[in-house]
Amino acid sequence: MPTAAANIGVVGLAVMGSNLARNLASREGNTVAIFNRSYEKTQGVLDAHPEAGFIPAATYQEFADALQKPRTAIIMVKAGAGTDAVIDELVKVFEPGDIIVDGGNAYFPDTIRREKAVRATGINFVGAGISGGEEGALTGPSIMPGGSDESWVTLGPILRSIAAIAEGEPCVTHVGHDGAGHFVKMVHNGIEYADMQLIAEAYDLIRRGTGKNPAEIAEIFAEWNKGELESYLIEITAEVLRQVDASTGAPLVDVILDQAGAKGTGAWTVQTALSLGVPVSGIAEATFARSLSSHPEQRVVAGALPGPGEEFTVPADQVDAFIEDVRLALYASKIVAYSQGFDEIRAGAAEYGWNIELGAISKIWRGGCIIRAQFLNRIADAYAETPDLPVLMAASYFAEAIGRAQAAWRRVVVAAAQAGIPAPAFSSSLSYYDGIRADRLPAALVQGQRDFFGAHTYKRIDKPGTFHTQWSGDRTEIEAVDTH
Ligand code: NBP
Repeated sequence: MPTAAANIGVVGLAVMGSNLARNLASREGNTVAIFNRSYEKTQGVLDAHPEAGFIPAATYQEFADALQKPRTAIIMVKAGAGTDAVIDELVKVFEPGDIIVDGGNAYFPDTIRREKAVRATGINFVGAGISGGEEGALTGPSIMPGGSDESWVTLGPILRSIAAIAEGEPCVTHVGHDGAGHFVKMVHNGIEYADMQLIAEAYDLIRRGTGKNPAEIAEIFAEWNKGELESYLIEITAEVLRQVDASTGAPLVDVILDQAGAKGTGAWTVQTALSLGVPVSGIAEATFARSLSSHPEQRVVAGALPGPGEEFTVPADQVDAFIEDVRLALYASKIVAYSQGFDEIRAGAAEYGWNIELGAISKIWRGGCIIRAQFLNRIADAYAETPDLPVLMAASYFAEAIGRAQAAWRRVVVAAAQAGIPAPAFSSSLSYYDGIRADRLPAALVQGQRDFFGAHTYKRIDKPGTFHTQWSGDRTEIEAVDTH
């Protein structure tokens, strides 16, 4: 039996697992045991990285024997059946008090189920969202762990040692119990969808409105990256737009097929939001925009449908002003997308009984992950000032920013509609903004309609109680039994 020399282990040595294992091994005090279902991968990682001092294991039993107690193992395998298979094996060789961490992209209800099942054995189970892709796994990801307080005692220092650092603080916090970490990671990805779609709409409007080429637009994004929009996504957008295709000499963006893929986390965010009754319209439009793009058979047929007819051209003397309008529209829409995402986290926490500190979440997204941005400091400030803020964008900093941007935002949405340029995330974000701030909504009429066809009843603004109008009778109003 090998001596238990490792303080942490990694199961699954594909790109994410091997990079995370190397990251762990590079930090002072860590000795890392590694295991992969097929041993060739373990051997490959060992051969390629002798400097890491990995302790290889050929079986789950050897892996368990190599770990100091409480044993701590991070699973980085294909989410779904692979995760369940590994958990089943680890539970056989681990003991009560040990800790199993799933660092894959699990759907949070699976994490809730797994945590409950594993907890029954006395072993701790922690679902941890890890963001930052393969580069982040190696150099420092943003980590969103759930699980018990007990496991956090052991796990906290280890995860802090490998996380990205933003402004001196590690990008990891104990998000909440059971599935809270994977829930927050899911919403992170949903916000990422919205942010990417908004940037894509800004690019499209500038390109079609001003005729600037991708390299010129790259310069605009690079400039924007110096101001309030500063973020990883804006930075890489400039890089992508600058790239020239080696085989054709054309801008790379012009030779990439315009059908956006998705791995499902955006859809999960929207499905969950629908169940929770939280309007995440920006994330939903971004997810649908990818779906729309990926139906070439429909797009070919619909290509014959009429548009507005006239070419959209911004007059030369208004180009700079138009670009500034687009920048402001992007900023305002981005505030809406983040506000909606945090609303979903707030609602999820209430539904599942998680004590999630929203300001701490914005801080751990400042480094390592795809949506890292300066802007997240402003979100942290807003929650520090008012921890139970009902709507993030109502915080004074964001209210002021939207106030500054809204005239431009409206002009851009109008221009897009008139020009026949799709801007679903810009326009739905503006509609959300106008909806949430409205003094009175036509929801009153919807309630009337519901009462008419289904006797669903309504409440009145002037007195308590629940009411029904006898639509098919004499149309007098009666007090109804409140079924809600
Ligand atoms: P993959 O998602 O491609 O999974 C491959 C790994 O899963 C291999 O180690 C494979 O072992 C193992 N595996 C499978 Br498949 N079925 C298994 C089973 N039944 N028992 C044991 N092991 C099994 O790896 P990845 O791209 O490195 O991602 C790992 C996790 O990290 C995933 O959940 C992913 O969603 C998540 N993630 C990925 C990224 C990213 O940027 N790629 C970012 C954030 C999170 P084998 O070698 O024996 O086949």
